[in-house]
Amino acid sequence: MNGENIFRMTGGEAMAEMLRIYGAEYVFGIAGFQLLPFYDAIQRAGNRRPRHILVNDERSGAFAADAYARVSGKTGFCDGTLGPGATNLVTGLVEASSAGIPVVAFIGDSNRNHSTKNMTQETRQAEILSPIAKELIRVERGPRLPEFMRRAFGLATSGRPGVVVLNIPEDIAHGKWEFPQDDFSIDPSTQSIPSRRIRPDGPELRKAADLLRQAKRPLLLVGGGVHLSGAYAELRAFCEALHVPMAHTMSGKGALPCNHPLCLNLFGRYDRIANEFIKTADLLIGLGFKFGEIATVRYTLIPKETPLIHIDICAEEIGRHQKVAVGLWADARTALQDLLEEIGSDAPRQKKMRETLREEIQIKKTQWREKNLERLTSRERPIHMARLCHELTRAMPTDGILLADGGFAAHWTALLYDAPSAGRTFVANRGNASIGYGVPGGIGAQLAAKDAPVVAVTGDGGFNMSMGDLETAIRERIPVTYVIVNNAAQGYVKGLQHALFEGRYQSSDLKEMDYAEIARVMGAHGIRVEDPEKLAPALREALSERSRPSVIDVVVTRDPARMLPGVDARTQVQVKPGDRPV
Ligand SMILES: Cc1ncc(C[n+]2csc(CCOP(=O)(O)OP(=O)(O)O)c2C)c(N)n1
Ligand SMILES: [Mg+2]
Repeated sequence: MNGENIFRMTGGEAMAEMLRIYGAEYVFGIAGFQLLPFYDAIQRAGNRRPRHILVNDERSGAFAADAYARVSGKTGFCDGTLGPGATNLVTGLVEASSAGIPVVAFIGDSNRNHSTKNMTQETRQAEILSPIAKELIRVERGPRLPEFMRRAFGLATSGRPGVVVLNIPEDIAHGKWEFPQDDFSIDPSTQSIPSRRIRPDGPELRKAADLLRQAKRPLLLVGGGVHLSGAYAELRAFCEALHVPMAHTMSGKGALPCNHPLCLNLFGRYDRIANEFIKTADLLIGLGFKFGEIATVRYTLIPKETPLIHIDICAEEIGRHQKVAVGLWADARTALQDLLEEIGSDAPRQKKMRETLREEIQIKKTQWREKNLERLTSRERPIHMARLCHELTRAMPTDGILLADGGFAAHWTALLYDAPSAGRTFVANRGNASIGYGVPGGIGAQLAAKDAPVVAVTGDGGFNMSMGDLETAIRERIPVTYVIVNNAAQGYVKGLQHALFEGRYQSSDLKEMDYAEIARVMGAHGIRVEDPEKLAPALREALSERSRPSVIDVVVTRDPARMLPGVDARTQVQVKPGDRPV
């Protein structure tokens, strides 16, 4: 072989080089022996592209990679060592997998000269992680590392994005190999999502356009697929050209700014006005939406007789458990473009026909606001969750991103917080809804958002789970603002025990803690808020702190009768009058 065209390096160095070429900014993880040559290569490259960020739990590393990917639209990276490092990744990777987020995870495996001989930490990690991943690639040949890395980038960002795991034995990472120089290349289309787009089938598209032509009360039901496709401008153009309103799932929030006249906000388990419009619609269009439990109120909300168009990048999701009149297998952006084009010159007629629908929406929105103003501006103590959401809306600049953890934080903010602009301005881990996403998610989102502020709202239970990674945010000087919804409880559990088990609270109370004090001792900026009037100045103060994280510890209601944001279909209990913010 011609020596000039050959690189000789370790497997770990080849991994770092491929990430550099790909343009990876961050890798989140914890080392062990197996991947140390990879860490060393990053160190010797000056910790630039990629920068390695040490976390305090590999699960946090996967969550941070997931949130980074959501906000940047690029692949997130994380790593874990043999055995416990790899298995700790599971929960974080399940989130990315279920939500369609491009994440590539590197796991070190045992040295193949000794594997299966009870090596320390050795685990059947490939079998454990395989069901989570789009593909788990076992790297058995050192010189194939560039090829496998390219494959991982492609798989993670194509079709429905997702998780790829590279399982790298110790002897591959530490061994020196020869690589043809031109093998260090990547496909630029895989540097962000979606790597490729598909268009809907012509005859099906015409059927969909025919249904729309006749519909007086159509309604778009938008899920997280709109974010994955980056279909914001096309969605707005479609809604405005045809006067088609839209409502969103928790994951779809931010598809349009929440105050857009055609945005009916959240639908599903909790809603403002959207569920009523679903029931009276004469055509429903599901767009990048999985028809899951919460959004469909345990499969009861979507009327069976209403014609349904389902647009999804994943053909297998179409008609999974609901009858569709037309299924369009397509990227959300191209589907909206093509559908609008197919409607063509009929658009102005449709728009005019639906003028009264638009007016009706305005009236209902105004009525909702009037009815809820008291809660949104409530002065009660402990602080009302609606007031907190309202203050978050008021404090957030148009480029601000709100991230919500799996407990009440996500449900209340999805319902009552107003995303100021279209985009990933609201991030919630609804793929798997684990608690403990808030702290690491805030790190990943803030790194991706760069100068735009990120506010991560988390319950005290969720914060307790990931508190170790506040140290990460402090060490890395990440200026994220954490808002802790402090109800001294695993509130969602306590609220359900109140509604269903006559207040027999088992394992749902937490110790009352002052998280602001804890944050200050750790080195973050800490503010405790007990007076709702102090929320606005606290948020202002935190958002202007740009050299370290801030923790705002908000003392919210402790009354389990008032914890749920609304009626929960599982309980079939009508929360007492006055308890319901909608
Ligand atoms: C890892 C994990 N364990 C358990 C649950 C079930 N769960 C959902 S909400 C919740 C309570 C969370 O308490 P906290 O974070 O304080 O939020 P709150 O509901 O009190 O606002 C629990 C345990 C979960 N979603 N994820
Ligand atoms: Mg709580």
